[in-house]
Parts: sequence; structure tokens; C-alpha cells
Amino acid sequence: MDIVYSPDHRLHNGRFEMKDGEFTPCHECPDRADRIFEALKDNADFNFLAPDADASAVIRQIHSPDYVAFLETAWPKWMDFKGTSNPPDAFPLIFPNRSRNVHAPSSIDGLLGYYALDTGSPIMSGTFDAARTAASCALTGQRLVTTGGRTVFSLSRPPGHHATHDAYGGYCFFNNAAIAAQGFLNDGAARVAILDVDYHHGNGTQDIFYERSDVLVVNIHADPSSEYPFFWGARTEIGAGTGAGYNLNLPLPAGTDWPAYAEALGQACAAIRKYAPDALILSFGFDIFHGDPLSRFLIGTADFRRIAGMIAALKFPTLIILEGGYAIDGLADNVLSGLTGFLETE
Ligand code: OKP
Ligand code: ZN
Repeated sequence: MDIVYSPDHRLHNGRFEMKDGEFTPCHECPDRADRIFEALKDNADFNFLAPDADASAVIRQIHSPDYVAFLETAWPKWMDFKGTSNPPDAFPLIFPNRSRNVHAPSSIDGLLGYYALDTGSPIMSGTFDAARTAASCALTGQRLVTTGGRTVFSLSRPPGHHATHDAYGGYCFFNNAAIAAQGFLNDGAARVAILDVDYHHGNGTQDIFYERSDVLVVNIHADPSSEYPFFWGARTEIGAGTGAGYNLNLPLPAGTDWPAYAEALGQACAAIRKYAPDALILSFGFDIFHGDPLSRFLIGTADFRRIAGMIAALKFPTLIILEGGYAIDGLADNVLSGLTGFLETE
């Protein structure tokens, strides 16, 4: 299996996130991808490739020009605002909330809140380059799937599924899965399906394709009535306009174990089979693991192989993209288990 990977993910290395009222070390850290790379790099089943596609143009098909410009200039503006070349990571202070149509302010401390969804996603000097490289890994993987028809894994971070058309949050800046979906369409696909199995609902991916029928978005996730991202992910969100019927949410309660998960995954797979996409993107989050610090599901290491086996049995050309997964000590084993489920079915 080809794996697209760049060490440039390390350029995004936040010190702290705001979590439950405290500044705590970032869960979404370079160690995640480093440990997966170390565990897989000498395994003959995997062939590592550097990204050779530049995602810049496709990023602009998915994200608004003002949002991309914000991310590109946020750090220099923040250094200027702080009056030092070595400031702390950038965090928003105030959000426009539900109330009014607002316009972007000029000052960086206002811009951060204008473009942010949350306080958990620090921006630092390398954030833009790392996020663009993650999108380029996904796009390179997409092109390999388009030309080769075989399963490819984009081993990339920061993740992407919370990033909307014009907002960052949940550790995500560019929506790698959405960019890859657009890449498939650009290269001739008529229909693309995205299956998101991260513990958290992929609100950004849902939003981006909510009114489109050319991308089916299916999410299996923790019930947002009590889990991040809270304001998206209900069963009642089925798409709108031309996209009505092309968004499927399968929220599950705390304590979900393999049998309950397998039932939801069966529903998800049936919907994807019926849609018959030209390509499938798997937003593979490993934070459904019972040992994950953000999870209240009870999925075990061996279950990732079962999950992958069910998805691989659909036999659609598939691009796998890394989303979450924060149990640092179990992550590489979980990823290997998941990829093994694909290798066995190919
Ligand atoms: C990113 B991804 C817990 C706070 C959790 C953010 C979660 C972001 C998840 N009380 N904060 O893995 O979907
Ligand atoms: Zn997650």
C-alpha cells in the first residue's frame, strides 16, 4: 500500500490547547504522525511517497480566498501585534456568536475569533505550511487512487474534518478530505463518498458539501448533544436543496462497543453501496479507541481491522486520510490494525 507522508507536519506543533478551562498540552501533536511513521517505515507492506501535488489551487476551490489569506498571514500579523519575533501561539479571544452578520475586523486578535470555531486550535509559525502540506498529501493520494485504483493512505496532520469553507477549529485548518473529494471530481469522478469514522462529527466536511449531491457525506460519531462539536451532527441533518438526502449522520451514545458500532457501520456501508461512488474517502479517526483521552467509545485495536474490512469489502477505489487519534501509545498499533484490514481485502 502506498502511504503519502511528509515530515513537514512537524511545522505545526502547538504548546497548549484550551481544554475544559485549562491550558493543557496539545493532544494533536507531531508525535502522533512520527510514531505511526516509525512503526510502519520498515514494513514491506507499505511504500512511502512524498507529496508531489501542490494543493494550493484545490484548497481555493474548497476554502474562501479571505480565509486562506487569513491563515497565510495570521502568524506575521500576530508577531507584529505582540511586538516580538517569538510570541506565544495565537488564540482567539472573542467570537461573533449567533447574533448578527458581521464583517472581518482589521486587527489579528479580532480576526482570530472571526475565523475560529473554538479555543482548542493554536496557530503558530508553521501552521499554514503544515496544513497546506497535509492537503498536498491528501491530493497526492487522491491522484494515486485515480490513476492506480488501489487503496492509498495519507499519513498527514493537522487533521481536516472540522475545517469549514471559511473557519478553523478542532485542530483542523484545511479540510483534507474535502480537498481530496474535489480532486477526484476535478479528475473526472461524477460521485464521491466520504465516510468519517472519527469519534467527533466532521462538521466541516458536512457543511462544505451540505447542498451538493456529487459528494455523499456519512458520519458515525459521538452524539453531539454531549460531545464536540456540539452544534452539528444530529440525525436530522440530511442535507439541503440539491444535497437533500446526501448527508447521513449516525450519532452513537457513550459506551458504544464493537457490536453497536458494527451495526451503524453496516448502515453507513449500505448507504455508500447504494450511492455507488466512483471513489471513496475514509476520514479515519482513531479516537474511537477505548484508550483515547477524548473518547467514550469502547473500540479495541482489533476492531480497527474489522472496521477496515467492512469498508474494503465495498471495493470502491479508496483514499484513507488520518483524522484524530490521541492515545499516543496505542496509535501506531491501531493504524496498523486498520491498514491491515485493507491489505487483507485488496
Ligand atoms: C478533533 B478531531 C474535550 C474537549 C475536546 C476538541 C476536540 C477536537 C477533536 N472536553 N476538544 O479528532 O476530530
Ligand atoms: Zn476526533
